[in-house]
Amino acid sequence: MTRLRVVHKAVLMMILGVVMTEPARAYEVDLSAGKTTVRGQITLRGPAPPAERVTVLRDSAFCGEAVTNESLLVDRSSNGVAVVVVSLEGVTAGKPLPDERRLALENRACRFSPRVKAVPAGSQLEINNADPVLHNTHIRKSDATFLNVALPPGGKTIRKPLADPGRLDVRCDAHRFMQATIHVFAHPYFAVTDQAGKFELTQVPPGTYRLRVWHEILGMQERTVTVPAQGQAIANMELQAPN
Ligand SMILES: [Cu+2]
Repeated sequence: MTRLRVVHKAVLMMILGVVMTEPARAYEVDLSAGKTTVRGQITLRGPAPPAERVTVLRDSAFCGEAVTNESLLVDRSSNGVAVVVVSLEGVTAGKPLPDERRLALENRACRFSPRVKAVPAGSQLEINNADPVLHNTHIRKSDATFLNVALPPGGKTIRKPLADPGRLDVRCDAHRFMQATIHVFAHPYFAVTDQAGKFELTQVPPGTYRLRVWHEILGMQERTVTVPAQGQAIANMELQAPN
């Protein structure tokens, strides 16, 4: 190996070492940090496909012969996409996390309710079954099982702390059409879009961040947003309709 290559390799290892050992900066509360509101609308590019009907293979006497897939909800007048999870990534200090630290996930009418939810880290997940049929709640994080519990009719509430940030995929193994997603954030700059696809993030400190949006079937996408010291920043995004 030439001397130059050795030097290059040493420099590369140094750079890798710095990148790999640098810890993710933990979020800190700084009440004076942010005054700006970031708002926007997430819309669908292209026509919304018709809602799919899924045949029920088990417990159809209670669940029905078929259920409507409710994963893509588009506002007809504005093309706004509902229940998109929006977050601002890269804010290191700002307002406190929301006080609400409880997420009730109900099995009701052969659906998970809510279907999509974003909560602060440290929230308590409480799962129950309101139906007269057996469900189970199988939660995976990055394909590894996070929780897998049977929920017999009239059974007790299952509790599980959501300590770490990340995305949890929730399924019922008895009814494959039952699906939910829980997003856990270690900072307070997250929202779920309303029926018109609109969102609002308040008390954002000035800076340039990544606005990340996630939808159950439209996937994840990011854009940059620059936030001024006061007033507001508009951050709209279009998501491509499925073929
Ligand atoms: Cu079920």
